[in-house]
Amino acid sequence: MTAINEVTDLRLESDIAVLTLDSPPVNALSANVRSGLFDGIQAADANDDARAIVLICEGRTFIAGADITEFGGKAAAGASLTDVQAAMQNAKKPVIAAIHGTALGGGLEVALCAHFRIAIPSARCGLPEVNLGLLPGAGGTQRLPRIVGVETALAMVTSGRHVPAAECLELGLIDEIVDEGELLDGAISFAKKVLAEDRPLRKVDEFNDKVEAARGKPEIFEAFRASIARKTRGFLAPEYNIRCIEAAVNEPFDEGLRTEGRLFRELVTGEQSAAQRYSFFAEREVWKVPDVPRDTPQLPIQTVGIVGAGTMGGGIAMNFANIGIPVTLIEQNQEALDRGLGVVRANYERSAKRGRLTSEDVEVRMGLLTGSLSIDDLAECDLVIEAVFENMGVKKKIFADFDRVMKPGAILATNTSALDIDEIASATKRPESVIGLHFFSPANVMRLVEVVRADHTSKEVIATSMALAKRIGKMAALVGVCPGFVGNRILAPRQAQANALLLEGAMPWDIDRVLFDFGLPMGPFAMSDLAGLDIGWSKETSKGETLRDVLCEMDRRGQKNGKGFYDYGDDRSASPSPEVEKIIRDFAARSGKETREISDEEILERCVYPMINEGFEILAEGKAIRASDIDVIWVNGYGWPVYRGGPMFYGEQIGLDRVLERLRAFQKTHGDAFAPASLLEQAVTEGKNYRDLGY
Ligand code: T1G
Repeated sequence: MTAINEVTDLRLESDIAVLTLDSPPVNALSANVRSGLFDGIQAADANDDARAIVLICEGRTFIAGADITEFGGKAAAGASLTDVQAAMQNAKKPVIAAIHGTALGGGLEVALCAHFRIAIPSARCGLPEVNLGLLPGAGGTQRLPRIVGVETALAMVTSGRHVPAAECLELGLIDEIVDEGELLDGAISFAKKVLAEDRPLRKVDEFNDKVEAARGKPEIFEAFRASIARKTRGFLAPEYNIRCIEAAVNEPFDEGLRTEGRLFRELVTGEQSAAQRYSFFAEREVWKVPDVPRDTPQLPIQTVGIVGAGTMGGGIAMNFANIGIPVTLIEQNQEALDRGLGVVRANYERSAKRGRLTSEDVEVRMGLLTGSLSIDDLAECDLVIEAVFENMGVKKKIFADFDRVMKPGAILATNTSALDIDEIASATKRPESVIGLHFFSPANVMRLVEVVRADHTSKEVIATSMALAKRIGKMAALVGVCPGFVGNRILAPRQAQANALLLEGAMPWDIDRVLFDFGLPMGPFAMSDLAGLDIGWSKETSKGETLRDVLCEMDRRGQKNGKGFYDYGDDRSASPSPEVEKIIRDFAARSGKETREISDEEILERCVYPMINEGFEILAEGKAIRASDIDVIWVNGYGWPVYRGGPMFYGEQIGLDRVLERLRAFQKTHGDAFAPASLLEQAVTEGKNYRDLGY
């Protein structure tokens, strides 16, 4: 065995050279890996005892792409990827890539330059660069369509999907599937077969049939662009990926490569990819809790109990049933219980109708759900979650019952989105077992869970809750107890400013348009209309003191009755309402407010900058571990566009000094709602970013 470098070694298995990469955690194409690959392929090709070359990786996966940490930094050292790929393609002997885990991005692009690819059944291949605001910049957009065809290539590079091995075999992306655990032996016997059959060493670059078949058919691209327009709104990368595939169809291979390289450089130096790469690492950092080490013992969670089978309780239960954990749902009466379980079954049946589940899956999941009217039936559960309406007295009663009924060591969780969890915990003699698990509605769909650490919550309970959130496929962030925790606490100043702007001359549709164009899925007023303006409103107690009172008194309840802040057509399309404009102007006048023309820029700054400012307050109070956690919460729970990283990242991207300057300007005119956080002032004064400040 020859060590090519510290991450690559080369050995002969009879007359087959085996080049092994071992660069944890995911064999990313760092400078070391590229150099090891380049030197290794050359050494194997020059070795007369070797008649073929197998490229294989140690650890959890085949090459999972370029080393993302190298982007945006200093010039890349070591052999270039192009050199590596040329060495593989031009080798005099067959090169076989042996794939396990995930061959992604540059990893698949390397494999596409081998003459053959084999894999084990659990392997997956993909070009997910689009999720980093990028495109496959090492020939992937030119070689992939030559193998899988244009339509499939378009779908793969714009979705970033990890395609299972069996489908890759059908698509021609891999040549053979070998048994699990038999990858190396399978690769060696495949190599021997190739030699025995004297198969030609063809370069994918020369496979032109499938791209030529799409030449002169621009409708393919028009139709595809239209099909993804809605879900890729605001993103640059999907369009750039499409242009590369168009180049593969319309340009000779080498020219297509140049087009790909040019478009890649535009993206990798751009703001969107910087934000999406930041998000990639933020979503990995968020699981790390400094004072709760990875080896903190975790409590076994095999059974779950949920009090409240309403919308939240039912949705939460589905998350556990989806991974095979039995759930007991508690309600006050049979009717409510039947209704709750009925809603869950309807949700599952809807998924089955859409082909996401089989009817058998539905029955298996429903079989894991048990209803009961007695909290005593939860005694043996490992975790119980209270998901009833927001009333402190009711919640404390339930936690007192938990304390009486639950076995020692059970986790006692609340799904409250607003109430003080320390006060809830004070209803028990085991506050160390109490934690907040704040799901977002619909809980079976929304990816985010705020895991809320109370004063006495134990490290075991925190470690167990974070790991459990990962098991049910959620993105979790650990936050502290404060009004609105992190997500809603940052939402509040935005809402307050949106409402204030209404009385100063901006219309609901102006504010919504600015935030929608910024990339949020919906503006605050369209959102209110969707939820219903009369939630928690009653005719009897309404005094016309707020704008919402006035709208509801005029029977404008929102989408549900076709009029709210907007007027709604039969197709539910929203249009600005002259009646609402008059209501707002009259209300502003009655409130003694001067109205004026307000620019889109002012609307955006007054809605977003107080959010960033509140983020600083949260960090200073220790209610979030790091700034990027706040961003993970807003990207996964509030629709903040990932190509803007999150409120805190956005603040740094536009300049914290600018944010501070504008807050101070607004404070002069609009008061202390804009009072800058001292931590923000410190960051600007000291010219520090979040990391420098330790967040
Ligand atoms: N570069 C650097 N570090 C990476 C990495 C990468 N490509 N992929 C993962 N890591 C780190 C990650 O930060 C974490 O570190 C650890 O590995 C485990 O990751 C030229 C331009 C492979 C499916 O987009 O999707 O190729 O937190 O927690 O859940 O065209 O990681 O432990 O310190 O995610 O098992 C394209 C990105 C790059 C794939 C494994 N490739 N990675 O998931 O583990 S761009 C990707 C993933 C490119 C070329 C272009 C996943 C995974 P730490 P993890 P996992």
